[in-house]
Amino acid sequence: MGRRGIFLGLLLVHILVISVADTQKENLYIWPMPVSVSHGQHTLYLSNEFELKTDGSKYSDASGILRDGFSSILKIIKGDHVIEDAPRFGSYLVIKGIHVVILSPSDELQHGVNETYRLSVPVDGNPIYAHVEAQTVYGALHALQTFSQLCYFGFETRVIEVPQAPWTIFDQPRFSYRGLLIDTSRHFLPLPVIKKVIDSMTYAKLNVLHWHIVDTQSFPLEIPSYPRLYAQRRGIHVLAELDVPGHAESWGIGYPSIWPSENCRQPLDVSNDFTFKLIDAILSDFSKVFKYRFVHLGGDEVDTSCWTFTPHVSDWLKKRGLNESGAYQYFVLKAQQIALSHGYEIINWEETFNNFGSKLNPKTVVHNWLGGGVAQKVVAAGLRCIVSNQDKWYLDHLDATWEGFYSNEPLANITKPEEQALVIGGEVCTWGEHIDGSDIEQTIWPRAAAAAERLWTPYHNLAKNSSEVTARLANFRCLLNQRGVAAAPLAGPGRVAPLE
Ligand code: CP6
Repeated sequence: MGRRGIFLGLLLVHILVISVADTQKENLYIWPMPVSVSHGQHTLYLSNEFELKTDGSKYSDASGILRDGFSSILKIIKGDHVIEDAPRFGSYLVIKGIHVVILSPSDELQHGVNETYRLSVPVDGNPIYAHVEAQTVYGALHALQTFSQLCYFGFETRVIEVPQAPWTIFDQPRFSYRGLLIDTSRHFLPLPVIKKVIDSMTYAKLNVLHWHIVDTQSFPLEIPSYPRLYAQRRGIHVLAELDVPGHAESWGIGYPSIWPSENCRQPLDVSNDFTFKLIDAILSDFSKVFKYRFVHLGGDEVDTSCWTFTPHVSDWLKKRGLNESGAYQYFVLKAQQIALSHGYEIINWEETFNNFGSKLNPKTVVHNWLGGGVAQKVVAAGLRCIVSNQDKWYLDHLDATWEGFYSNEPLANITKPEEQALVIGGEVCTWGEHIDGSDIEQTIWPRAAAAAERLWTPYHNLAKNSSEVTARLANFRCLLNQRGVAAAPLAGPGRVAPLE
């Protein structure tokens, strides 16, 4: 190649770089997509003294939730880049800070808390401030997350840039329950890993960590030693699960009398008062630590056969005139009463509804996981529902694709508005049989983000064909990587060839 060839080659590279940069600026790279977005064509530059201003707020931030949220987004915006002291331009627009006005004084985090926000980034003002208005501090945290996605490190200017200003964004979630399940029974998850999962959830505006704490394999629960407020500070509800009467074999390691017998270790002994005394004690401790309105009482995959094979349990059943299925119902309803007495509403896996739906307490939320469209039946019966169907939203199924996660519609075949309102949301599940702290991040991300948009963004804004969002999701996945989250490539989980 002669000199001219090298020159043309360099020119071509230059044109390619410019066109990639231009495409980036032409498109909206926000995930999940807000309710409404409008923008312009100016670039703003973040001041090195970029600050949080809160005057006019009714919220005092005594707990520091907003200050924490602000400093963590500043940290992720800056990443590891070396930022110059000031933009080296003749004329530029500097954005001095973000002014956050919160209308509610309370920082109570409860199901259905108002998560609405307005975010604007104007190009005028002296100095220029971004502006956030939110009913609650949790809406304001979402606004800060969205703002962080408008920021890019300028490799030429060496400062943080906000292209495409002015911005005007209005946003609120489609569903109030946007969950992610983790399972600490099958494999140990170190506390720093759980905290990192919580932080990464906030990037995608997921808001419920469903903690499947104990199961057959282990009982890693020592409640008072867990930090109480970390997830609340991030706007994440913690839904604790106590799965009974199945999936509970490990309880009997410490208290063998709640096993029907040595040979029959689960379901827990329905005939033993101590079983319910223990459930009561655990839920009493839960109620001091887990302040979410709901507790999850499991109730899935209960094989009751050994209740009839175990003489003292079978005698008890006979005395009460119960068959196995009646005893299963008795157990679940009794556990529900205990939870109610501690001030909780209840979530149960769908088998409880499939077996004795009309008997469930009206405060029950039925958690779908099998296929078969149970949500339709649940809401027709007037109960609330959470959707997690295993063929679409199980993250530990590595053959489930992100397109499948994106296209799973919680309101499929539910048309009446009053029934639609009973579907409070959905949840993606990371069951822990084959996953631990070493690979949980790439198992969750980026596929959980596809579900997060389905649960956040209004139906009419969702892509009808997932290929329309591939580039934007790939961008969000890069953002996770930049923030230290080991999100897999889009061609990762879900694209794994089956073992021969
Ligand atoms: N553990 C518990 C599990 C599962 C359930 N409950 C489960 C079952 C089947 C599949 C995936 C997960 N591992 N406690 C069912 C809700 Cl495919």
